[in-house]
Amino acid sequence: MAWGRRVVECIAAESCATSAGSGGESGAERRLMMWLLVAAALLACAGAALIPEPEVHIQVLEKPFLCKRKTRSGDMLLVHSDGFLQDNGTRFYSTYVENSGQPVWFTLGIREVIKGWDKGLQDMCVGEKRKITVPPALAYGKEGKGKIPPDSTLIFNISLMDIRNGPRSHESFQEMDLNDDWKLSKEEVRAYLKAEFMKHGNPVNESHHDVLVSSIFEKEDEDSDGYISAREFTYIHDEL
Ligand SMILES: *[C@@H]1O[C@H](CO)[C@@H](O)[C@H](O)[C@H]1NC(C)=O
Ligand SMILES: *[C@@H]1O[C@H](CO)[C@@H](O)[C@H](O)[C@H]1NC(C)=O
Ligand SMILES: *[C@@H]1O[C@H](CO)[C@@H](O)[C@H](O)[C@H]1NC(C)=O
Ligand SMILES: [Ca+2]
Ligand SMILES: [Ca+2]
Repeated sequence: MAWGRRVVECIAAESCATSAGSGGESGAERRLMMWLLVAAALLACAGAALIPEPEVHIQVLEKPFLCKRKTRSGDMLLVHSDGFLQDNGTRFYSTYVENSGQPVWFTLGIREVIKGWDKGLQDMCVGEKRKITVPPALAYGKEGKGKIPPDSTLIFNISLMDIRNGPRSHESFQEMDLNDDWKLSKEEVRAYLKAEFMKHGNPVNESHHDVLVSSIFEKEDEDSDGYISAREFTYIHDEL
């Protein structure tokens, strides 16, 4: 929609320029002109909405028999990966070659890697292999990068070797969950904030903490039951 809005702004600026320049036009004519421009802008908006969101195509090549835990945003993933240009099949990247053969760690869902990886490596098990096809909009876009020409669709095959809790997963949750009931009360969050503030030498201001705690619960306590569950805590709200 941002694109549509920009069109509306351009058109509005243009109509200002034309109405300023042409004193001879009648008010009715100008109004008709205005309506046509508004209609054009609305059509442009509708057109933008019809363009489908770019998607990653995921093909699961191998799935392990046992899967204790699946990947989700905030996790750290250890992967081996080969990347190919869809156009001519050239391999432009391989952990087997470039990282002295070592798999690489990255955090899922925080744009540490291309969007296509953040989207295409969710719900994956250790030992799983996937082939993902990533459109340019979710990779290196119109500019390209290094060996990747502009507007390239990329194909990766990826093996997930390991998963670790990221900074925003179990460890800090457990640290905050003083009574181990797998949910965070307001008191627990307040206690954690106080401890964090004191650790950094900030004086503790009770009313300030109350404000902070309410705003945290407003955002994180999705089902409004007064507790932040493990699921609510781990889920990252920003769209990828
Ligand atoms: C990707 O596919 C090629 C060819 O099938 C294979 O040799 C390679 O090991 C695969 N890489 C990963 C990371 O699974
Ligand atoms: C494939 O395309 C890339 C980028 O356009 C180019 O650099 C490379 O030489 C091509 N490889 C082959 C085998 O055509
Ligand atoms: C404590 O925090 C409240 C709310 O943020 C603020 O209005 C107030 O000025 C703060 N008091 C002190 C002493 O810092
Ligand atoms: Ca608790
Ligand atoms: Ca809740």
